Amino acid sequence: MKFAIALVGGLALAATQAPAMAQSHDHGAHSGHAAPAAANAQGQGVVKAIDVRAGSVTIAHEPIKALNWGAMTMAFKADPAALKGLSAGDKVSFTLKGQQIVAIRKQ
Ligand SMILES: [Cu+2]
Repeated sequence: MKFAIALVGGLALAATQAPAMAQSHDHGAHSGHAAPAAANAQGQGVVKAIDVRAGSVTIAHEPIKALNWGAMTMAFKADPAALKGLSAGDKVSFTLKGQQIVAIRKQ
């Protein structure tokens, strides 16, 4: 009696992708925004909280179609110098590179 054991390769494509990290916000779509790092995108929103020293600003941003983001409130990193003069409640427009704000101004 013979047993032929055929090991069939090629079935190893288990395309399971766990979200890399849980972000502080719960915007599901945003866990996928690693891709557009090269391109800058414009956004608009309202400042909810700001910490100039830490270089952090929380913005209730409107949908950003270029990135496929829906509207949400989230924290962004920014150069502290760019955040000077801003305060909570300000309506702002900003430029993103990845998830970092590289320019921001009051509207
Ligand atoms: Cu967001």
